[in-house]
Amino acid sequence: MHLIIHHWDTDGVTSAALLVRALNLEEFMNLTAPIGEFRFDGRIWGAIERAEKLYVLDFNVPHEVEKVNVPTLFIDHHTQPKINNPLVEQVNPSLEGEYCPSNSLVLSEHFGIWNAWSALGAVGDIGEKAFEIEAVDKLLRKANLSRAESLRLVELIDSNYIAMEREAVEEAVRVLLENSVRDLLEYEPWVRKAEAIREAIENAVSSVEERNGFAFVEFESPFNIISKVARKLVWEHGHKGAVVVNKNFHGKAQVYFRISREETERIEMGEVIARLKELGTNTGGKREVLGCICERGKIGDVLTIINEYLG
Ligand SMILES: [Mn+2]
Repeated sequence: MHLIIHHWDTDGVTSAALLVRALNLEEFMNLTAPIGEFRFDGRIWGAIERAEKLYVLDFNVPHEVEKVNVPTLFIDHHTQPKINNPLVEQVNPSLEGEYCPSNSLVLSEHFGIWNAWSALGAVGDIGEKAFEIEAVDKLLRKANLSRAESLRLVELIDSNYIAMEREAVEEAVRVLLENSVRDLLEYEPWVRKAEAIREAIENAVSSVEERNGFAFVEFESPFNIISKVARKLVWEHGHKGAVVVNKNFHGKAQVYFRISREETERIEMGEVIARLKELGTNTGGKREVLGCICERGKIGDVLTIINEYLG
């Protein structure tokens, strides 16, 4: 059995479909990881045991790939170490210091297969910046897809992982293989999912309270929309920053804190991240954002710390 493990986003899904076409695979199995977790779980390891050939696409898990015991083709574009496992062929332009915006483009280059999926992977990973890439622009024209339609297709394909539906992500590869990209624009299960996600984002944004230039939003949703809500509040609504809380994300709490470029002069995000980690939360981020997952009972402690930095 040929087994494909791919990232859950549009770049991962299009890469899997491209691989199936490139190799003309009649029978294959494709799996994605538990959404949000960069690891192989028991379900994936079980499938690897039965696989004669493994493909890992756009999924940055070098530590897992080092452990596999079947011939593997590992195609990626993320920065990662060279794999030592002799069973693994690693294709990744970043090993030579080359930047590549999407895995779909790496895979297309490797196999010489170019179509709308190659372009959609790039639109998925870097958004409108992908339209500046000549190859992407050309492929979209050839497929008779406008820029707006390509962004919409990404929204539809990504709706599966934003809704945290692992099996729907996996099914998406078959859906791509069995439908033209134009028909996907009307693919009912995705259209409905994307609509529900849009509504959840708008509901959250509309419940905003403002204090001292900062936006505060609390909501409950099974959708992983917290970063999109914060981005909207800061980038589109012009707040100095946003504190967003999803009080019930599959039984846990999610807290997201984003600040504007100017506020990074005043707020040392690295320090906030370190203090939240001390609380025993799972927190990460960079200069402008932090994301935190914690027990629901810890929301108060997390917000107390963030509040200290708002001035
Ligand atoms: Mn990617």
